[in-house]
Amino acid sequence: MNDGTRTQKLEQVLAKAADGERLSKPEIIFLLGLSTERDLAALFRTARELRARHFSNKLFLYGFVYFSTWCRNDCAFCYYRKSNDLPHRYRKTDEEIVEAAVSLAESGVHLIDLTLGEDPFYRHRGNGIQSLAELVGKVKSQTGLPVMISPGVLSKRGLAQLAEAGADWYACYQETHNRQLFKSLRLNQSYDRRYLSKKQAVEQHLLIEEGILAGVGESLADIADSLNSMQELGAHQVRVMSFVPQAGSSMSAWPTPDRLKELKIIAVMRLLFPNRLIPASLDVDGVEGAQARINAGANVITSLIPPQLGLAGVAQSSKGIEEGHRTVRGILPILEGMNLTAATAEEYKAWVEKERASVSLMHSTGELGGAR
Ligand code: SAM
Ligand code: MD0
Ligand code: SF4
Repeated sequence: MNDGTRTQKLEQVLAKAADGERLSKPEIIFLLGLSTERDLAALFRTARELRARHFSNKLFLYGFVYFSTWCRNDCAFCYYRKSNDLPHRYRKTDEEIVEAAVSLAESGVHLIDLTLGEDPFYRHRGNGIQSLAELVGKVKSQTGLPVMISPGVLSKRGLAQLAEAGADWYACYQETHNRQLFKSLRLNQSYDRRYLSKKQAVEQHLLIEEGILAGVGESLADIADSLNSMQELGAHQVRVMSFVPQAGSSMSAWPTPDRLKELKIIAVMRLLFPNRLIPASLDVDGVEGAQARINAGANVITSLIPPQLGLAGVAQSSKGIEEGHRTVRGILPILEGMNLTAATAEEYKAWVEKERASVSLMHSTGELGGAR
């Protein structure tokens, strides 16, 4: 395609997205394949305009508490896979977790993301899930903030217990919607079981976050398929993270992708899901990476971690944590420099409540299920 034809096509596709029309798979692939500075600037500008239309100049801030690094799984990309001897394994007590959550809440975050590996302790047939549910209840009542739980795959009953205990969100990332690729990333795990967990979470009236990894061998068509699955699932928050190679894992020598790929996916997500939440995760490139992701259309800063409590990140297990960079205080100057600001906790709560009410309404009118 010559420059003129491409520019014309780009203008058409961006105008279509700005008008709220659904983009076709070839159009999505076309956007993901853009490479000139001018084309990319136009894509990111449209993404920012759509964000501003739905969220004004306000971003949401998520606190991250990775409270157990024990895991029964062996994901090829993950530092904490069970066969890796290198990570420091810890399981924080409820008191320590609440302390971290309260300190995050005091610092000004809008949500607490309670994350763990598929730790057998919390899956024990006796009272494993019950202890997770109690923890959710404690964090929610002590912080007064919405809570997200990222525990891996759970049973329908387990999801119901967490919802009952006050969880607002269930995060569980498929990583890819190419079954073959999934198999090589999430070794010995069921694609369908993982996907079903998210559908079952919606049935429990939880909000859900779906996500993919960039740079793990996926094609542009695979990314377009993932975006389509996110739509089908009705995900309320959609994320992409660049793969970061991990010492001691089977993908330790696999290269990390050029960040442009993640940025383009963020922008296309904003075009397809203008009123959904899209993270700029500090877990890939630290606070240094925030500005580019926000410029591409992200509207949530995730992976804010309190220093001095011995808590880890995931893709970047230690980057910027002890230095206190991955904090509200570390991120606010960056937002200000971009003429953006943090929303209030009340504004975030209102967003969550509105979305949860609409999930409940869809259930009562039977709009979920069937085609979904
Ligand atoms: N254990 C739970 C699970 O797997 O669903 C929740 C926590 S898991 C550590 C959270 C996510 O971190 C993974 O789903 C994956 O998308 C991301 N992640 C893990 N290792 C990564 C890496 N090396 N690079 C980028 N993202 C990574
Ligand atoms: C993040 N490190 O937000 C966290 C994590 C799990 N729900 C989220 C990957 O980047
Ligand atoms: Fe375990 Fe989650 Fe890491 Fe997979 S991504 S090894 S499930 S902590």
